[in-house]
Amino acid sequence: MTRKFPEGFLWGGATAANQYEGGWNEGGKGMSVSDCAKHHFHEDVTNYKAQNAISTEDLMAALKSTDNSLYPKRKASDGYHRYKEDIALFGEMGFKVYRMSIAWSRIFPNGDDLEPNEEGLQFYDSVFDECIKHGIEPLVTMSHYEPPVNLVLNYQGWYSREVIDMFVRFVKVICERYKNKVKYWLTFNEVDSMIRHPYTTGGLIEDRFPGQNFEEVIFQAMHHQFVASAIATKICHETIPGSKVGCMLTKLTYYPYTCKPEDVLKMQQDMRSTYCYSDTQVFGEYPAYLLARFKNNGINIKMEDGDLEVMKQYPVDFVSFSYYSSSCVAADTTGLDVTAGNTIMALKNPHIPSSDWGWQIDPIGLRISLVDLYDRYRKPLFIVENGLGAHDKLVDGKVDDQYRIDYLEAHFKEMLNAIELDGVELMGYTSWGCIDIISESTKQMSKRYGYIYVDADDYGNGTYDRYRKKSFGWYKHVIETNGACLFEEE
Ligand code: BGP
Repeated sequence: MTRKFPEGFLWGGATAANQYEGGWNEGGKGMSVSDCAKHHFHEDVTNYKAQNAISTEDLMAALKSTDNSLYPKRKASDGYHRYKEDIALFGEMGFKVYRMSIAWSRIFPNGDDLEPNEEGLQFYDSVFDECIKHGIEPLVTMSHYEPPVNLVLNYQGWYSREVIDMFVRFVKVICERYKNKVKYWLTFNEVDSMIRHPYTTGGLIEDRFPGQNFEEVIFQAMHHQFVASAIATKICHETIPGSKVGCMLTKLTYYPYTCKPEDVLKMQQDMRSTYCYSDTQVFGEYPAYLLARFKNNGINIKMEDGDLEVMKQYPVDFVSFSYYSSSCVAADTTGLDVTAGNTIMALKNPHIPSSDWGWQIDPIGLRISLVDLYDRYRKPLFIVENGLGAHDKLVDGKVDDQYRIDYLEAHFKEMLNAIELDGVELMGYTSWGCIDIISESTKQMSKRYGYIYVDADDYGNGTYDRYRKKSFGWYKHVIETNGACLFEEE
């Protein structure tokens, strides 16, 4: 019998408002931290830290700048004006689900506004209506790198306790407004990423915390997001009966560089340093080893009465994550090659290939990740980001991205192995960047992920017309056969 995915498997694609919409100052939207994220094209694209460096001086310059070519996310893929055309293309591929985010600053332009921006609410009403028209279920991320920049300027980003109440106000409004259109929600995209890009995720700039332990600032901000996430889960469940709320983690998968016990221990420690955040949201409490890390590093988190109770009472319903690549770690890295991964730098695995951005291509690593997460949490899983960033070439209106098809096919086969052979419960899969969008780490349009090519360059030049790539028809066939086509020739 031909192998295929379970009935009802939610095939689809993913974007994020800050990387897709553009329309940064339209429809009553306020500026978000991403509108002030300048590209660093002169820096090595694999140097993640340099790509995401920002100071208060940089922020002030961004607030005054009218040169949008320096700030690619201001126009992004122009989804704000072209979403109907794009969702129709998603429908043509047969998407069951479309993961996207609501830009907080489109609803509450400054974050601390008391009343929502009706024009912003109407925009997402229209987006969801378009999805439903095409039989596509929205899966909505409440916070995907889009805090209003006012929270950086007049508060201390997510370090300020009052931001919890502002976010809760935002959540109450969107859950009430879209309760008949959206039942799948994620709270914070890659909540762990606060550690690696505190500005993008939490509106934190180190020079605004002089004399403070910045690691403590980051964990305090993350505590506020954990509390806000639990309250958001409560609001969802109470406002939208049958709603499902997921956490979303950066699934970093590490291998020990050798079988030396020191390398295996390093791998275990590094894996815990990523699991501690999803542990907190799934088990509803800080794991002992994270509390030990706070104590050993002199990190004092200010908690208020009720914080730990609400976190315990409202854990997430499912676990979603991003997976792109795997990496190696070792106790002693002397003389070993380093390569990039999603938001990290790690040792290069000599046994597997790399993308043009150095991210290592490892489909079996996805199966390993699925088994690890399912064994750890025993909750349904959802892959909400996976894909290959590549230099695609538009030639006579066509893009031959056979390399992307090869990447995806290998990963889909391992997903089915995890379901059929390892007993993993996998709700669905949304390809990251189902249409070309701005890269988070490098702010490039040229790091393309989509099944749909957007005719724009890294500086915002181009027609912004859409073109179906070779992978568009392939993915359409995968969805209509529910994956059976992957095994037909075998
Ligand atoms: C994840 C983010 C996405 C997306 C993805 C791909 O960390 O959740 O927003 O950016 O990485 O990474 P990049 O865009 O840097 O290639």
